[in-house]
Amino acid sequence: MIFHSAHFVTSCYRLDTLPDDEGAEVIFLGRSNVGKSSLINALCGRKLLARTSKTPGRTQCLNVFNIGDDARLVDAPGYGFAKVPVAVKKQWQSLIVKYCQTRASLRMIVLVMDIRHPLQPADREWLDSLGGGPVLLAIILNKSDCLGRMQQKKAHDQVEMYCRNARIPAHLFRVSTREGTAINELKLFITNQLSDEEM
Ligand SMILES: Nc1nc2c(ncn2[C@@H]2O[C@H](COP(=O)(O)OP(=O)(O)O)[C@@H](O)[C@H]2O)c(=O)[nH]1
Ligand SMILES: [Mg+2]
Repeated sequence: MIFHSAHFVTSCYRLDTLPDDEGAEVIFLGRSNVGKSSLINALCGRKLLARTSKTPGRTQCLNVFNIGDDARLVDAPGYGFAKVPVAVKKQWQSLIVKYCQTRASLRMIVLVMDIRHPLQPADREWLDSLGGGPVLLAIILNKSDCLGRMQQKKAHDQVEMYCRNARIPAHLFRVSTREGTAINELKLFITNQLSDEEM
């Protein structure tokens, strides 16, 4: 699988320093601390590829990883973390929105939420501004190991209903990066999407 070849390429604070806009890209979005970096590590089968942190708000740039010959994973700044000054938050947000709207190689937006707290105001904002566009959307409900089956299903149904009402097509995955739950399924899904397009 292409994920095993993953390696770090660059950290970008501006869009014009990103790698050439060719091939296929997947961006990982979500509030701080929901497990974006852990998810990238789990997909790639590596513990320390993307930096994970117990201190939220540490990633303040786009971290780019190459997978395969012509595909990239992009670890985005977390949004909605209270301790980050509003001006900085706005700057991150507009950077990501601009990236999602203009990046020709973008094939998939992976929006990660904590299954215990789905659909926080920041999540809804992102869904409303980025969902329903031309780029495929996958929603990850992470940390499923923290909830029982009934509560997992409740969160899943809640998100499904929100997307249906907002007419946002999305693929939902219940994941635990800690226990490896649904990681293979997600890997397959991403690989298929990337290979359908270009590879
Ligand atoms: N229980 C549990 N904790 C997780 C899971 N995934 C990530 N975490 C923890 O959540 C915290 C934030 O993870 P990180 O990947 O840095 O989140 P990011 O800020 O979204 O990149 C870390 O302490 C991780 O160990 C999971 O599936 N289950
Ligand atoms: Mg991170």
